[in-house]
Parts: sequence; structure tokens; C-alpha cells
Amino acid sequence: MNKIIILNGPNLNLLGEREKNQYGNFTLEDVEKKCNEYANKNGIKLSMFQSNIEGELVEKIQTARNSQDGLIINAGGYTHTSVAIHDALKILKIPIIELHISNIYNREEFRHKSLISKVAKGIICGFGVDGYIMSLNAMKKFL
Ligand code: CA2
Repeated sequence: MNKIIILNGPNLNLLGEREKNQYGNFTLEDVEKKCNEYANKNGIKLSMFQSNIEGELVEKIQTARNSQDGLIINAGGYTHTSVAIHDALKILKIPIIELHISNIYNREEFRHKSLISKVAKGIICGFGVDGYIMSLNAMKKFL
């Protein structure tokens, strides 16, 4: 059974509560439920983890090195700033998918730069929370 981890970065715990026009009505709990349903149907052993703390995300990435077959990351605001997350991801040998709910390229200029893209095998962005299922489907094909 393939093991996949989905990491969510800062503020994604607030999904569905604010900024609904940008990120939609679904809560992170709703998204996790949909992902778990998809994983169960598709024989994937799925883990999901959200943190607002950069170091906690780095630690999860390091742990994934020897325990996961694929990693999907929506690093939130850290996408645009975190050398530490970039460096941790760079060490992994498993496929990485960068995920964003919104299209970061039609938003403010500071969101156009991603430090994750350079180490990702593929990027899914702009499809709302459907992107989570899309990225699991895409990851299945990489494994
Ligand atoms: O579009 C995405 O998925 C983002 O990664 C979301 C981040 C943003 O900083 C990135 O540029 C693009 C923001 C996380 C969600 O922030 C919320 C803030 C308030 C209410 C709900 C979510």
C-alpha cells in the first residue's frame, strides 16, 4: 500500500471560516474527510498534518524521508519565504507535489515566487480544494 502524506502550512486551519471568496466554504476538516475517503477507495495509506509552525513542518518533512512514498505540500505563506522548508524538501528522494487552493500567479506579486516549485515534481494550483484530490490522483501516477 502506498503511503502519502499531505502537509498544510500556516492559516490553512482557518479554511472555510474567512476569505471564503479566495479559499471557498470547505473547512480543513471537510477536506481531510474527502481525502481520507479517496485514499480508502484507492488503497492509499494517507496521513495529513497541519501546522502554523515552520519547524514542525520541517520535522514532518524529515520524517517522511524514511516513512512515506510521496509528499503533497500546501506550505501556505511559507511557500514564498521558507528556505528551511525548501532545504528539507530538497533532501527527499520521494516525489513531491506542490499544491495551492488559489492560483498564486493571478494574485499579488509576492505570491508569484515559490521556493517549493524548484523541488517539486509537479504543481497543482487554482482549482480550489478539489486540488487536494487532484494531487492525490496525480501522486498515484508518480508512484
Ligand atoms: O492558495 C493557497 O493554497 C495558498 O497556499 C494559501 C495561503 C497563501 O498564503 C498562499 O499564497 C496560497 C494562505 C493560507 C490560508 O489562509 C487563510 C486565511 C484566512 C482564512 C482562511 C485561510
